[in-house]
Amino acid sequence: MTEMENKAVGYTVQQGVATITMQSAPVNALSRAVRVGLIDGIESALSDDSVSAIVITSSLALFSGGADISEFSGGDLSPNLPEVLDKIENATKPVVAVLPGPAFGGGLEVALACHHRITFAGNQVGLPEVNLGILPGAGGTQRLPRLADPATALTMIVTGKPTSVVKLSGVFDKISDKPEHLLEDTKQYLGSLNAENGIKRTSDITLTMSEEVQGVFDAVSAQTKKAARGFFAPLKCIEAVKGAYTLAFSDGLKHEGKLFMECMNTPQARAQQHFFFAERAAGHVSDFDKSTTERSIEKVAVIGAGTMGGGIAMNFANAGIPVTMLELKQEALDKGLALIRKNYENSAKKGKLTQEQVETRMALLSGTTTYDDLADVDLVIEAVFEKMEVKKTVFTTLDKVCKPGAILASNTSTLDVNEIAACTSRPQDVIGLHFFSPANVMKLLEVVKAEDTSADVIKTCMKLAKRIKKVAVLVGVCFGFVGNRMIEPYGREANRLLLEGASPEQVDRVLTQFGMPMGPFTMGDMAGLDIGYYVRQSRQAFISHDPSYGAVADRLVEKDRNGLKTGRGAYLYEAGSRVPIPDPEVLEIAKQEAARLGVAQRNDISDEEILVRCLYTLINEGACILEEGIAAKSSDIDVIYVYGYGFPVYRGGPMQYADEVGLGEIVDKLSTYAERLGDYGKMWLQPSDLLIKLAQERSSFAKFKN
Ligand code: T1G
Repeated sequence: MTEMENKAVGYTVQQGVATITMQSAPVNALSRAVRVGLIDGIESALSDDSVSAIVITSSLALFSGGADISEFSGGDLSPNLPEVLDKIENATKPVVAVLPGPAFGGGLEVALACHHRITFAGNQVGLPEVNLGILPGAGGTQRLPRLADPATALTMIVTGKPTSVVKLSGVFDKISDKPEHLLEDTKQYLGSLNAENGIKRTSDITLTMSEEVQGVFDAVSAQTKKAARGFFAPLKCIEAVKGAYTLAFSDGLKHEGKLFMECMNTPQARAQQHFFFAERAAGHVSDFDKSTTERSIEKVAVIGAGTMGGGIAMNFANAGIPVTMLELKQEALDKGLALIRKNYENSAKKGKLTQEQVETRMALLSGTTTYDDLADVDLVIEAVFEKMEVKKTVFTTLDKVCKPGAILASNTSTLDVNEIAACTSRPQDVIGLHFFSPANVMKLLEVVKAEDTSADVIKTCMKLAKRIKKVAVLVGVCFGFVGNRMIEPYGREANRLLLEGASPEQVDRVLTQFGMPMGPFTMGDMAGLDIGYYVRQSRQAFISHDPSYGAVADRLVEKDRNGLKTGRGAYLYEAGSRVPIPDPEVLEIAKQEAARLGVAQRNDISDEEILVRCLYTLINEGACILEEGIAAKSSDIDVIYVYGYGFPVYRGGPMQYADEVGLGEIVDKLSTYAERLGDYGKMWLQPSDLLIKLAQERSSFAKFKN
């Protein structure tokens, strides 16, 4: 056996078979070292007369996570991946890809360039490049359609979703029934190869654009235009795959390469690649390290079985963790548990859960009306009414009842976790776990560290988030933490624009055209305008200097126009419909409020003004949050906004978007409108110190370190 010195790729020869093993932790990203190792392995095998067949496999749990994304921002790309795959496909000895685990992106493209592919049932593969704002750039758009059925191939590439290998029988020559049978099945398969069937090049397969295939393209194109509104890459994916049916293989590859570069050089690709790392970086925090212990979380309690409490409890049941729900009244408890069962039954009706999974999860959920039953839980999450007095009562009781070392968490969305912690004898065990509604659906979890929260409690909660399939972002204590603090100026400006003469539909249109899933007025109607009303009532100290603050929204609530739930808010809603209908009465209310407050209405409010006043003030607040250390890095804010507020991932998040626009431009535009809006502008639109400083330094949020 000959060993190669390449650490990223192993090479052995045994009984006439050369095995090239990718062994580059953590995911066999196809870095230069791996690409060189693959080429060296193929060349060694081809020049070794004792070798009759070549296997490419992995020593890790997965085959490969694809091209090394960290190389996209520049690096020595030679030999590039297409060159490596060309070498594999044109080898003069049979090359067999053996997948011991998932293959994604370039990883699957390596397998597609091989002459044969073997894996096991239960494995999955994918071409997720579209999630990075690009497309499979190493032949995936040309080879996969030659092996899989047109609809499956096109859908995999356009959606980026992983697909079970059993749906790809045309791609895999052998699918072992169990992973443990893979080795033996590979040996047998290798033994079946001969001069006739050994070399099987995908590129030799010819496709034609039949009427049926054209129908697939028409259907997927229509679906993509709807589902991927605003995204650039999905439509380029469709174009690239079309080339597999209309061009010769080599021309199809060139066409794919051209479209790949068109995608790569876009703000969307930069944004989505930024976001890929941002999401993972959120888990890298300096508040703990490898030596910090983690507390064992095997039993959880949730206080409050309402919408939030029920959703929170479901996350733990879904992860197989027993949950006790507490409500002081049996009726409320029964209602909460019944709602959870209904949610699970609905998922079962949609085929997302089996009935057995429903029962397993329900069996993990229990209820009680007495705090004494919480004596041995490891974590309690309070999800009661958003009033400090109520929360303090709960935590005072928990402090008496719960065992030493139990973590006491509040699901508060805005209140001071330090104040809550101070009413216990164990502030080091108190933390905020801010779930976003619906709590069993939204991926974001703001983990709110109070001044006294201990490192092991922070680490335990950040790791627990992964167990319950949440993306956790660690934030500090201030009103609204990060997400809700930044959404405040966004909503404030939308309401002020209404007072100044804009319509709800104009404001919403501008923000939805930007890429938000819905505009601020539609969002407010969905959430309920009364929520904002009570927040404003509790924050008079912060807003009383501006009598116009939320004025129109307050009048709407006082007229019982609370939004969708009352059939009217900023818009009208027909019974059973969520479609917002513009209502002239709202403009009349705004006009009357403007007159009462002495605010001049105007009809020259531009789309730019709306975007700057809603979005740039949100970004400005993010700069203050960074400066105060409430968020450790700007990419954390991006993760919060994409996962918590639907900020378009093709913009990368508000801070990435600001870096892309340029902080100087953000400062200039805010200053322009601050000037133009007189006293109001001076109150609310002045660029923050950090924003000005970074702009003057021609720096960026991404480069800012507190
Ligand atoms: N490149 C570089 N680093 C990567 C990486 C990649 N492709 N995939 C993962 N990492 C890092 C990640 O940042 C993290 O680092 C660590 O590995 C563990 O990742 C030509 C151009 C494979 C399903 O889009 O989906 O091929 O935070 O926490 O949960 O057509 O990683 O520890 O420092 O996610 O077990 C296409 C991206 C690339 C797949 C594993 N491939 N990766 O999930 O671990 S473009 C992808 C994933 C391409 C070709 C094109 C997942 C995973 P750190 P992790 P995981």
